[in-house]
Amino acid sequence: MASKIRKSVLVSLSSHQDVYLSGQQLADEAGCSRTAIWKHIEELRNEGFTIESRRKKGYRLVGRSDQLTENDILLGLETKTFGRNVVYFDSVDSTQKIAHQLAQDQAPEGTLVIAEEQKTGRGRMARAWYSPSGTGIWMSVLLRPTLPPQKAPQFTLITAVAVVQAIQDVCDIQVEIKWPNDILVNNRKITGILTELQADSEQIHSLIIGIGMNVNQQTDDFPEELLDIATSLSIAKGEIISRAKVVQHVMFHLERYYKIYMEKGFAPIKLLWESYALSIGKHITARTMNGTLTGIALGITDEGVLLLEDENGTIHQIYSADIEWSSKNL
Ligand code: BT5
Repeated sequence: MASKIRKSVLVSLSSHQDVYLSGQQLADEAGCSRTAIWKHIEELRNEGFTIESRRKKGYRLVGRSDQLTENDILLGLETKTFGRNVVYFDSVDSTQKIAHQLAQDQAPEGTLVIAEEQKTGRGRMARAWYSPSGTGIWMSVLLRPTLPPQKAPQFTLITAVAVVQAIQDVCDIQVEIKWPNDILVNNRKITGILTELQADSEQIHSLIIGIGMNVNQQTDDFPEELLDIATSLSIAKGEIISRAKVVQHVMFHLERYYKIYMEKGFAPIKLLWESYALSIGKHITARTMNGTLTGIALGITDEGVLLLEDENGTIHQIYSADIEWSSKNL
């Protein structure tokens, strides 16, 4: 109830940013007492919202800090369900772990788990994902598509397209996708995606899509081992970026593409994905669990599987790998 009132106060204030709203007006809209409004205004200030108060005039929202609390995300969010149920942590082991638990606890589709910091953020194959406090977006989205588990890898590609478009909306910078799960700027990783699932042999029960985005780190903020391979939106754009805005745009595009995919299949997404993909037509080395292959990346199949043609002309289907450009491209 308390958070419902706080949301109502925030919505009223943000839709009248140029004028003062009296405590009584806010109380009427939220359906509570004026004393309660005062308490909620204090809470919102603690969350990082700058709210001016003037005697006899009332309250006015003048700004917000770059935080990722539920209210920061909800204010300005243009989705139906994605990101509407926000589970926020200051610090957490991994948002993936929490989202898996929430999936079992029947949390609704579109639930967003987000944290300021992850202590043990993870990448694919149990690799570590560096997730320091205050500068990045570390989040997991819960989906429940009624599909067979073989379709799960396509969601990494759907998410990549949504992330690219969100970055273009907010930062207007050139980004590229490296199959399957990296978003790069100037050949450095700005975002990694991790798709995990709970399923039986016939059907997906839950998909947990983890998205790690470097947003406001500066070069010195990265540890030594990432200096040459990672970058951030802020480094690329040359200014501080609103993380909440990036989250809102990712949620918006992810919801949109999820709907398109469920209605029309992978074909429309594949076209978009290919238009952003860096690897297609390049000579690459693919390190898979079963060994290393080199050849030309021909494209992806309708299932999102990478096609690689080796020097004997044999075409291999690659389901999971790490990709490197070979020196033959230079
Ligand atoms: C990924 O794995 O790229 C998937 C990363 C997913 C992270 C999100 S954050 C929210 C959610 N909760 C989690 O616990 N995870 C997800 P992979 O392709 O395996 O890449 C991992 C490799 O990227 C590491 O071995 C490092 O080389 C590099 N790396 C680690 N942290 C990085 C960072 N912050 N920025 C760029 N590269 C990084």
